[in-house]
Amino acid sequence: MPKGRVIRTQSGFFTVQTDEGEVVCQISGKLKIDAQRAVHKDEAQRSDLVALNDFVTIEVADANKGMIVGVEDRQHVLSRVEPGISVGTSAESEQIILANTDQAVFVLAASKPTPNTRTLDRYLVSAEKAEIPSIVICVNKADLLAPAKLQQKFGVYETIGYTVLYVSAMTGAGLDALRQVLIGDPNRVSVFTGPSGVGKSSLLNVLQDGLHLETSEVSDATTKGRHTTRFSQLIQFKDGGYVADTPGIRSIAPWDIEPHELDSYFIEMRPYISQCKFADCSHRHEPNCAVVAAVESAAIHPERYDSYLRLREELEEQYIY
Ligand SMILES: Nc1nc2c(ncn2[C@@H]2O[C@H](COP(=O)(O)OP(=O)(O)O)[C@@H](O)[C@H]2O)c(=O)[nH]1
Ligand SMILES: [Mg+2]
Ligand SMILES: [Zn+2]
Repeated sequence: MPKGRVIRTQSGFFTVQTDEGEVVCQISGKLKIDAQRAVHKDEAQRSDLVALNDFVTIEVADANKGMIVGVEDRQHVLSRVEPGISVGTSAESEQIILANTDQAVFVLAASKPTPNTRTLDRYLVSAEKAEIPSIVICVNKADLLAPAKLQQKFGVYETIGYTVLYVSAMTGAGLDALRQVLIGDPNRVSVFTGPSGVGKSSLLNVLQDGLHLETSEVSDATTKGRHTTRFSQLIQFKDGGYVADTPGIRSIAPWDIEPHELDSYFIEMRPYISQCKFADCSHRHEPNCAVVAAVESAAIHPERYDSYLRLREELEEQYIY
C-alpha cells in the first residue's frame, strides 16, 4: 500500500504526497471507529485523526482518490486547544497545527505591529513542550527600528540560547540567514508562524519565486469567519524543505501543560529549579526560591519571569486536577 506525507488538509480532505504523485484522501471508517473506541476507553485524548505532515498509509480507490488507513506515530507535535471549546472541560480537544515538526520559526515585526513578547513566550513554551529540535525567532521589518533598539527588545532571547534573526523582506537584510534556516534540507519541515501583519507572506514570497502569497494586513473581521475552514498546507521549497502555511494560528493556548511543568519550558529557569528549597516550588512566594533569587540578581529577565507568572496563573485556572 502506498505511503506518503499529508501536505494539505481541508474540511475532511487530505492531500497526500506519494512517490507516484498527489492523492486526495478521506479518513477510512475503520480509523474513525478505532479512534472513538480509544477515547471512550480513556486510552487516548480527543485529537485530530490526521494532521498536516503526518506520514500515512493509503488505499487508492480510483485515479487520485484514496482512503487513509494508517497514521504513523507522531513526533514533535505542535498543537493547541481547539478554539471555541472551553478549556478544562471533558469536551476539550487537541488541534494539531503540525505533526513531525523539525523546526519552529516564530516571526514578529520590529514594529507595525508592535511586537508582543508575551505572545512570543507562549509560542516558545508550546515549542519547548513539543520538544521541537530547532527553535528560531525571526524579527522582520528590521528596517523600521535602530539595531540598538532591536537588541534591547530581543537580546534577552539570544542570551538565553535561542537563535534570533533580524531580517527585512523590504530591504533584503538578513534573508540569507533565514534562507539557510528554512531551505536546503529536503526533509526539513518548519512551521513559520506569528501574528498577522508581521510579514510572513512577504518573506516567503521573497524566498521563493513564483509563490505569490497574498500579502497585506488582514483585518480581524475577515479572518474570524474563516476559522471553521481550517485549511492548512505545506509549501515545498524548490531547493529543498517545507514550510507550513497555517493561516488559522492567531493565538496558541498551550495544550496539555500541567502548571508544575511550566517552569521547565522557560529554558533559562531550568538550572535553578532543582535549587529551590521546595521540590514543588511555584517560584512565587516560597522561601529560598532560586528562581526568584535569579530574577533579583538579573540572571533571569524580569519580563520573561512575568510571562511565566501570567501563564502559570492561566494554566492553574484551566487545569483539572
Ligand atoms: N517596512 C516593512 N514592511 C514590511 C516588511 N515585510 C512586510 N511588510 C509589510 O507588512 C504588511 C504585512 O505583510 P504580510 O506579508 O501580508 O504579513 P503576514 O500577515 O504576516 O503574512 C504588508 O503591507 C507588507 O508590505 C518589511 O520588511 N519592512
Ligand atoms: Mg500572510
Ligand atoms: Zn522556586
